Amino acid sequence: MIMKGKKGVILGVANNKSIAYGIAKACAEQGAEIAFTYLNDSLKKRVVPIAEEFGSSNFVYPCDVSNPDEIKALKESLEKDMGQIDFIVHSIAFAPKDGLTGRFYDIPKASFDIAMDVSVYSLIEVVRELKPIMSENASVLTLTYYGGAKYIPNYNLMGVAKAALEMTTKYLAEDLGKDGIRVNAISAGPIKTLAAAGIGEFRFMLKWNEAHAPLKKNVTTTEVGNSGMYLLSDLSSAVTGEIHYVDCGYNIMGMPATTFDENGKQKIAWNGDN
Ligand code: 0WD
Repeated sequence: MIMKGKKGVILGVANNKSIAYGIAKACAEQGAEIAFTYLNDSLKKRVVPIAEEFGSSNFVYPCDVSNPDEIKALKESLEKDMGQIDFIVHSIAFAPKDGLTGRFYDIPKASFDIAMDVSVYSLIEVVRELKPIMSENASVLTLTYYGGAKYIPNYNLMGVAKAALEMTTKYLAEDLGKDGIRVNAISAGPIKTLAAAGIGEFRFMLKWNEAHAPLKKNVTTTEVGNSGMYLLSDLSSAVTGEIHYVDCGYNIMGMPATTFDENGKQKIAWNGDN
């Protein structure tokens, strides 16, 4: 039981398809005690049964990260109910629709500000507010995507937010290292979740990744969950500031691999059909 005796909070479970759900499952299976947050009342209905599944019905709290008072209230509740915590999972992102469609240079400033606030600044704010109740050797994990490192069609504003999130991970890791706290990010391959539904042509992205990733498949929330559990556990005690790809190897590809047809002639593998 790798996580036995560890307590933590997971922000960003929307339903049982969420990446955060996969992380919660892996941590609970290894003995962790987990608190959950929900964004609003309609998501509360989904999160409460999930908390029950993991024996956490007494540890479910509201937290819209765009509201600083809710983050402060979360700290008070966690302190009262759990005392110290050993890990935080930040699995939250949001961009208004006009940041994920159309011409990149048309992105309105108001949408830019919302995406940066909810998807990036919230990591800094959550860590700062919860720091007084974080144990020595605590671990923080956030979720990013390859669209923050390279151009991905339609990812637009979220790509810029993920780039900022990845650097935030590194600067936080340096700053909190002196307190013994580690901060890492997982860059997950595409997974069909609620958040993913907002990205245009997502089904094509899934097909493309499956066809071109070295492992020739798409990653699952269980697989991201297992890697997340490792980064939250003491197994990764010397790992911080890392952007860890859990994407079936897709990110190493500079160009789609070529294949050979039945006559030994080289052809370019450009979609899921070949
Ligand atoms: O392909 C994917 N699904 C990938 C997702 C690949 C790589 C990374 N990610 C990232 C996402 O960008 C996000 O940071 O993983 C994280 C989790 O996303 P998810 O599991 O794919 O999506 P989902 O199950 O929808 O969880 C994200 C949740 C929100 O769900 P909705 O669908 O309601 O937007 O983030 C939460 C909310 O529960 N959220 C907030 N929580 C608190 N305060 C807020 C907010 N203001 N806004 C969104």
